[in-house]
Amino acid sequence: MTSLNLSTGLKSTWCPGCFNFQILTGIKKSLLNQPDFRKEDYAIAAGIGCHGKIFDYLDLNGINALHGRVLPTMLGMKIGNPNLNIIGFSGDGDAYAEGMEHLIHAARYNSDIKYVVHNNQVFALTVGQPTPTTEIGYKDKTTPLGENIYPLNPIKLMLSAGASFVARVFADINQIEWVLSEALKHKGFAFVEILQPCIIFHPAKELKEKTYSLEQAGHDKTSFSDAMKKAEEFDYNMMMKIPIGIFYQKEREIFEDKFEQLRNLKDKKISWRDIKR
Ligand SMILES: Cc1ncc(C[n+]2csc(CCOP(=O)(O)OP(=O)(O)O)c2C)c(N)n1
Repeated sequence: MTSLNLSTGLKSTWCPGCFNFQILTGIKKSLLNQPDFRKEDYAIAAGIGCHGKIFDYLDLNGINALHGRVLPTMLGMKIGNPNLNIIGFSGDGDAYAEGMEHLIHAARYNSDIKYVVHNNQVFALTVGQPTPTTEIGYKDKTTPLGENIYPLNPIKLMLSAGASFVARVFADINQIEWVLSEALKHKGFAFVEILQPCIIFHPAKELKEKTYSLEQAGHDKTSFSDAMKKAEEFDYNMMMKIPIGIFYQKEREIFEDKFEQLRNLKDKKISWRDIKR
């Protein structure tokens, strides 16, 4: 652990008690525990929404992207400097509605970037409209008769699209610290979904108690068919058992290794400091 704390010192505008505080703390702990951690080796991108404010509170370089455009921003950053560890943050609206097309192709490309989705099952910053993972029956001012469109299962989608690391955790500091460390060790695109109650618009009080650990259940994360079966256990409606942990992990050639120019940049170990000189 270094003496850094990765805090920007800015006053938080998240609601008191918001699970984004847990996410921020878990991310910071995980980063600070990386061997030989240096701020200049990391960069972040974030979307627009409550999740996106993490950009203001996590003291790392990066880009606060447009709504739904975190992944292409991350890919651009990685191409610009493939030696950087790039971590991106989206909400479920940002990732699965506005940014959906980018998500599918990011899984296919397998760039060595880490993508964290804060899934509170609503568009929270714009006061609680349903997103593609909202459960049937959810009511808000825009949907007074209740959501009646079946939710998307992002874990199944990521597996089908070819993601080489697919994980889901609850918004708990220790789980987040662990999963980000595993994602950072993985060479390739890591998809990490965090199930997060929104204490104002989607409290989902029963969410945490329905989770169980894939690792403790003896799940084989190298088996694609087992991962798919486990992914089907929870369909984002609220009445089911929810497996959490790493569903699938299998390394394959990364995007950056397919291009000579990017391989050269990596081999020369160019950093921003070198470019300034
Ligand atoms: C292109 C575009 N569309 C819509 C908006 C309005 N908008 C701002 S925040 C937000 C909701 C974000 O929801 P989500 O991504 O789930 O993040 P959360 O607030 O739940 O963390 C929306 C729709 C916008 N800023 N830009």
